[in-house]
Amino acid sequence: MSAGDGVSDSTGATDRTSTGGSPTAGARVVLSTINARYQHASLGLRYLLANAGDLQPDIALEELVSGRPLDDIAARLLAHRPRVVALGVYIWNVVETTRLVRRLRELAPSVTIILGGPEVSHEADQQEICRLAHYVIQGPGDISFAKLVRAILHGPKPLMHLIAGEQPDLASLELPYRHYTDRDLRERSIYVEASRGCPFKCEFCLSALDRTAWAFPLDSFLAEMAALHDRGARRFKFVDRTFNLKPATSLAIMDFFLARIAATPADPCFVHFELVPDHLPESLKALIARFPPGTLQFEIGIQSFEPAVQALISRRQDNERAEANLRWLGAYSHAHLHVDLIAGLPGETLDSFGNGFDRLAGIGPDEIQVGILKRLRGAPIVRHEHPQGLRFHPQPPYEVTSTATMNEHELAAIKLMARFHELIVNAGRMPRLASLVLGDRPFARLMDLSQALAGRFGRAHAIALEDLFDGVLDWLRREAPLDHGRLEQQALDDYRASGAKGRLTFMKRGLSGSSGDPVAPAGPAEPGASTSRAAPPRQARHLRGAHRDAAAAAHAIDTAGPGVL
Ligand code: B12
Ligand code: SF4
Repeated sequence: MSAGDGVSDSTGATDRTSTGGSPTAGARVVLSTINARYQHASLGLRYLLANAGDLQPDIALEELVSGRPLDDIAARLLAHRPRVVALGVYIWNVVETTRLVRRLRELAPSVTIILGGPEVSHEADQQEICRLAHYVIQGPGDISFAKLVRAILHGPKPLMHLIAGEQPDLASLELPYRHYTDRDLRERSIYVEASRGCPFKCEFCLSALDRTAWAFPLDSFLAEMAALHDRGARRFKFVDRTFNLKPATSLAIMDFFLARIAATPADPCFVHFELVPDHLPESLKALIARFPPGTLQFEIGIQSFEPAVQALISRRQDNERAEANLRWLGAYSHAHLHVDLIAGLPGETLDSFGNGFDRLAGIGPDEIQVGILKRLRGAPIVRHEHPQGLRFHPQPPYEVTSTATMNEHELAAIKLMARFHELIVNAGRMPRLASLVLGDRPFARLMDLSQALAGRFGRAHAIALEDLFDGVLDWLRREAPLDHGRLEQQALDDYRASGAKGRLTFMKRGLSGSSGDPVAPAGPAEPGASTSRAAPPRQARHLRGAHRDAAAAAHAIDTAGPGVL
């Protein structure tokens, strides 16, 4: 199977996983989930498989990708002629998985269906999918999954429909990393985890329910990382909620990757961590500063800079320290900085959100991701539903549509702004135009531009790159303090550097103010620009001091497809 057909090849060197050709007929248990995209491999399923003991030969791992026809998925799973189908349910797949379970029940009523995963771990009584399934394991499945399957296959038959997942002792868990196939290592982000849980209590987040964070034993974890790296893994994504919680552990892990990068500088790895922003001891900074460009990424949640909002949602955050740390990372490290804000939190107004956005934009991370508050099942944020007038969409991902302090028009406008900000600023395809767009009032200007573009295109998706350039340029002709000729030259430089080969509207007639001569071709990259082969294309575009080199440009265009965003 190719990546594009929606089914991952899980060619397991060590176990009975799908080979990507015809499924392993006769596996008694099919363990499956629908991933958000092919690029995301499921770590959860691999834990279940790794800890299934003597059941392993009976289990086939089938990873699927969202958007595939339901009947194909059902046929693929049932081709194993399984007695049990076990499915991982998350916010991104619950709608499709509900349909899948319904279809499996119709097609194969004798097959036992087990569910697990965060989406069914709470409010099971309110979900059709839970009613359709025979068993639902709530919480960790590492140990409870195999116990339940043994009971189903060999008896006595479990009586309870809802089963509380046993909290595992992390030191005694089998680590799952050998269940990443060589193809996974080549083509997908490899999720890894050095700790589970979070000691903080931010109410919008499911991890607020954890009592604390637990660490995996470091030596065996690093041995697994070494084995993955030796097998060729280069993109490591840590799912730890707060990687910098215990500096000694963070140091050891970073040291490990730094040594690997130093050992093979021509074939470096790219490592992604989630950080809490207000905790960056000097020892950690010293190590972070040593990572070369294109090898390190931090995802950092700011969520809100508004102290009243932070207090309402129980988020402890020292804003000044967080800002100072972000500035330090921007100035003294090469780490790619992806920083999150959430719109629609209780107590947040359009003004306070806009001020926070501007403050963050002023700090200048590589990307600001604006998410809309979601009502995650089980997250404590529900306590604000009535007092703070939070209204959520009933369908996943359960986004907030209005609050007592932000009406539906304001939230819809922010959502649109977030989408165009993604295309224009985060995507990194038009850095010169993007900085002209942001100006000295980034939030207000992006809000205005996004309304103009939505009016022009009638949509915020499937926009050709050339049309987007033209739309942004038209807006800048009115709003930027540059003469049109210089503006068009900036657009041309961006467009050429993006690697695109088409023509913008003004190119067909020559630059404004020119005599109509053909436009001067801009060089594709600045002198000395370089990129890392490990960094994903978008991160490569953001490499500081380099708009990218020609090779990265070509790669990014390949990945982006035929120029439709
Ligand atoms: C990787 C990841 C993603 C990836 C997708 C990965 C994929 N496979 O496709 C990406 C980046 C796309 C993503 C996006 C989002 N994510 Co996300 N993501 C994660 C993350 C960081 C890691 C998941 C993981 O591997 N965990 C480690 C494994 C071991 O844990 P686990 O997956 O929970 O599995 C255990 C149990 O759930 C259970 N289990 C799992 N599967 C099964 C199956 C069976 C049969 C059984 C019995 C048990 C079982 O056993 C496992 C072992 O104990 C988690 C946070 C976290 N650290 O867990 C959030 C998390 C899963 N995401 C979350 C959210 C909210 C989102 C977004 C909505 C965020 C947003 N943008 O606002 C989007 C949605 C995207 C969409 N398209 O709609 C929430 C989940 C809410 C939910 N109900 O599903 C989480 C928990 C974060 C949080 N703390 O709130 N995410
Ligand atoms: S938002 Fe981050 S720090 Fe807060 S509870 Fe969730 S994982 Fe922990």
